Amino acid sequence: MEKSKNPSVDAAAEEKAKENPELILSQLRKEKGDGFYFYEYQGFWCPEPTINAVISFQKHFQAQESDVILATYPKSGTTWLKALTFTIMNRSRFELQNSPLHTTTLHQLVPFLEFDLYLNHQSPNLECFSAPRIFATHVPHALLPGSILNSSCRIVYVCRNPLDQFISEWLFIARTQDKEPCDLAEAFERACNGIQFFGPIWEHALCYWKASIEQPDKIFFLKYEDLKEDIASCINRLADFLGCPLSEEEVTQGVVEEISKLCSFDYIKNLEVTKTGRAYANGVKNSHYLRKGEVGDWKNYLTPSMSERLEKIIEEKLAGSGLTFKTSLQEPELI
Ligand code: PAP
Repeated sequence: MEKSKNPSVDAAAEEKAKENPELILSQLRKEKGDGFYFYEYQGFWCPEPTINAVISFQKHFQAQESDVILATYPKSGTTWLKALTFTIMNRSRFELQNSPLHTTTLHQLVPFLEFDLYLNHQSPNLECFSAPRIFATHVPHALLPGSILNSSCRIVYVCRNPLDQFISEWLFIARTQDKEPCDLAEAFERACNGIQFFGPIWEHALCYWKASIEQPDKIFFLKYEDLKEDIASCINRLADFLGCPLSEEEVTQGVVEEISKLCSFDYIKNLEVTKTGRAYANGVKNSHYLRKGEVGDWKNYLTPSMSERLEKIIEEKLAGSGLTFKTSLQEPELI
């Protein structure tokens, strides 16, 4: 799907709407999702509850030079990246065995800008966050506030092969509503048209991909499949990018392996805080964020014709960009 232009919302209307976010909703194209609406805002499909928060975040957030922004496509490894980044950046503050990660929800340690901080406040007080601050967002690169784009704060981006991402999102939405998943064919049709949380996925990933090539010191681009395939290399590269590289001594002492273990799916899934806690402000159970954590689970849900169709769309959309995805770690499947 091409980035669609909504003729009824011109630049002046958008500016005006930023003063009064309610106004914009009535003017945006909307599509029914599973239990809520998606609104097409500046070329991306924002879920209904967050659209005002996205606008407030765009308008009011003031980045600090030392900020780290974890920008991710939904269901692509955000929770994993929160754990890794928090642990890497705070390892001189807390011994790994005493890390707050053992007892505190990751969504509190690294809150979402548009789900937690700006959801109910146009301009939340962020003074309680000491530098260097770590925040997460699903907001597309083109919609990030100018203060993030124009300051020297760093962005880490993670995305995932669209087949696994689709299944993860489809099942997550059902879990959060405590119901059976909606009709797979319907949800799949929406995904093929880019109508997902902050979709289209190809636009979201491509914008960050291009920006990461243009500004490699500002944006570090990762894929979920890279993390699964070689977590040690990812931890080392992430630490380098964040400006806190692992020393030779740390490497010899096995710190990379310890970080990897502390942030692993099995470890986080079995923490008491994951089993009983809820995400910071949106109230979703922490356990909903850890389902299976595999590459290739889509094969258990999608028919061959479905997977071929989505793969073809992705291939066409990403053609010539250099961005590809592995849909399996066993076979050299690339889209
Ligand atoms: P979000 O975008 O809503 O914040 P996010 O954490 O990006 O969610 O995605 C959840 C997915 O990451 C789940 O994938 P699945 O549905 O295919 O299982 C979840 O299992 C996976 N995940 C979360 N934490 C980890 C981890 N530590 N290691 C590996 N995968 C993880």
